[in-house]
Amino acid sequence: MSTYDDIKDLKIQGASEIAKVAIIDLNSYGNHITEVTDKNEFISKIEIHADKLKSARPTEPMLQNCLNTIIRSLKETKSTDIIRIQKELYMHSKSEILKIKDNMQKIVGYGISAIPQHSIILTHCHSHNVANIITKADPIKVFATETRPRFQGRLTAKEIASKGIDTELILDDEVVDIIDQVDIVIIGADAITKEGVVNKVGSRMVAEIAYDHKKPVYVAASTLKIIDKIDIEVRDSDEIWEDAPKKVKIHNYAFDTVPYKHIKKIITENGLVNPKNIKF
Ligand code: RUB
Repeated sequence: MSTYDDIKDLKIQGASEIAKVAIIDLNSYGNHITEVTDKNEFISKIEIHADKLKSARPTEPMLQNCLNTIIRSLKETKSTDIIRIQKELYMHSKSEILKIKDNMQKIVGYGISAIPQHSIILTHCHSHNVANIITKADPIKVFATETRPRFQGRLTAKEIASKGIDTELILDDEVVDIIDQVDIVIIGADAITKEGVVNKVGSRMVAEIAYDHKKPVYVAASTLKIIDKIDIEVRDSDEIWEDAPKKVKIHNYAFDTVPYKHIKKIITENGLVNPKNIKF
C-alpha cells in the first residue's frame, strides 16, 4: 500500500498527521528519483507526486500549504546538481514538519489555558491537537461523539481513557441530550476558511447545539490550515451503507463548515484568536 492509499483510506487521519506523512513521502519519493537530466525535470516529477498526495484528501489545506511551500522553495534554488537539490528537498521537508510540531506544542499550551479546571469537555471526531490539549488539561470528564461513519471518536475515547480520564463515548445524535452537563466544547479543524472552520461532518451540528445552550466552542488549529475556500471532500457511499438498494441515494460529505458566529475562539500557535482577526 502507498502513502496515498493510506491517507485516502483513513489509515492515517487528522490534518496534522496527514500533512506530516505526506511530507515524509514526498521527500522519500524525491530521494529515489534517478535518471532526470535537470532541475526542471526533477521539480516537475515532484509536483506530479505532490498533486497526487493532495488529491487523497482534498479538504486538507495544511497538506496543500506544506507541500506547496516545499515546492516553492525548491523552485527558488540556485543549485543545478540533482543530489544537492535532493538535500534541499530534505531540509525543506524537515522544516515543514518542525513547523507542524512546533505549532502543535504551542496550541496545546494555549489550549490548556482556555480550559477551566475540573471541566467537563465535549469533543467530536479525532483531532491530534484536541487530544493533546485534553490529556494535558486533565478535565474531570470527556464526552466523545462516536463520529459516524468512520468512528474516529473511538480513537479519541481510547486515547483519553488510557490517560485515566473519565471518558464517555456517545452517539452523534446524543449531543443535545448531554450538552447541559458540558462546560466547554473543543474541536479540531481541517481548514480555516473565510466562511468558517471546516471540520468533520457533524461539527456544525455540535457547534449549533452548544451555541443554543450557551456553551463555548473552541477550535484548536494551526494557521497552516488557513485557506480562502476549499471544496468539501465527498467520500464513497459504501462507508455509510455497503449494500444499499440502488434507488437509495447516499450523501457522504466528509466535513462541514462551522460558521464563526458559533465559535468563541480559535486556539492557534499565536494564542486564542478571535475568528474576526484571522488574516486570509
Ligand atoms: C479528522 C478531523 C479532525 C481534524 C483535526 O477527520 O476532522 O478534527 O483533521 O486535525 P479525518 P488535527 O479523520 O477524516 O481525517 O489532527 O490536525 O488536530
